[in-house]
Amino acid sequence: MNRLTIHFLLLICFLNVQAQSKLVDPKATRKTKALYANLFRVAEEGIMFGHEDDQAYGYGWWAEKGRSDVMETTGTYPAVHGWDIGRVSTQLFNLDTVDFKKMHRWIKATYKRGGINTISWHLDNPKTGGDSWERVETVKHILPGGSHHKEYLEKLDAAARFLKRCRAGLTRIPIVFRPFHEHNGSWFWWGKGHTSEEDYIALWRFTVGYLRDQKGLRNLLYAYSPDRSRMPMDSLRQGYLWGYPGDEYVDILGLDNYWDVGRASNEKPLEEQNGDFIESLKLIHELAEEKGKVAALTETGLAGLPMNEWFTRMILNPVKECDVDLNIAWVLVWRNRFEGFYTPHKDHAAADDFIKFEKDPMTLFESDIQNLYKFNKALIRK
Ligand code: BMA
Repeated sequence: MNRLTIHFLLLICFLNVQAQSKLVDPKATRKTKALYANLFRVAEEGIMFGHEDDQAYGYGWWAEKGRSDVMETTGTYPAVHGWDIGRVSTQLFNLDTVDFKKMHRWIKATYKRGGINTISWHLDNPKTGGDSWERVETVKHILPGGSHHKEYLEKLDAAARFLKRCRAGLTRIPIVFRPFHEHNGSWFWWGKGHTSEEDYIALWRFTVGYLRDQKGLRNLLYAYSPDRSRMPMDSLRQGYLWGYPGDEYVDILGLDNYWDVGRASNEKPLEEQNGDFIESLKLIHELAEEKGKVAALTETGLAGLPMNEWFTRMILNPVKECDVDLNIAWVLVWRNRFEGFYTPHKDHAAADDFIKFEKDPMTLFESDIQNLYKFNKALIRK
């Protein structure tokens, strides 16, 4: 290779890194930018493990200091912590009765330990006053000029206040914000069937613009996350991109996929589910590569873990056996309600398998990551 070629290759590498680090918010804080750059690196090394409401409650306990079912089973916290701010404008606790003050404390504690926080928003219907599942035409009425725009702004202002208060001292904690998820399904008022694609896109763009430009929030990465159950296998990509607001409005290409991992409503044999699961991950991996974004499995899980080897059999092994080296930054399982937990407590029959999952070099828990908020210093310890 001559010198000119080497220089040319170096330039390409440099331009690639530049392209990759382009955020929805070009003025994002340095720590937010560093986190984003590190997500690309982490995704190449392994998959971080995430859990919804991990520190808030678990199997048989509620808001006890330091507790976490994941920690008590594996000896480490998850690397990624999911939260939800549904009802932030109307109550002191969210739709699942998690105290917002405590949520701030847990978000801060997570950040200080080096973990990542991601926030979804099961937003009540601004038009009817009903909950997220109130399936009536709403989106067009809450856009600028719509009859209930003011009501939406009140909710958005409250969300902005919460996001602004995610601080550790003077540092604004970087947050992966994941609003209006699973919009290709029809179970939420912002979903397909209750809104046009155009209005959904307008709502997303308006929301991002408002938080970034009007509220000046500089600590957010934006995650888009359709649901796999409404993406036909023969047109996955098209299904995924229904309502996609555009590359300038999305940092993370998420996917919610309970469908292919043993959910009772999907009656395919397990092997076929594994195949479809991998195809869905390949899709976000490929799209992320094409668009210079980060891919993540933003929600998954099997409620109650009736399959003891669920973590290795449905998640880890299929990913390891895949012919493509999938770059997926994290996989997050849902919350541990007593009746429907997604991670095993330490005496549960699925605990051994979960420990095996944690010990595998591919999975990254809190003890495996370091310095995600610093440039060029991120460490993966496994
Ligand atoms: C859903 C269910 C609901 C919950 C909501 C927000 O998937 O777990 O019970 O209220 O998420 O956490």
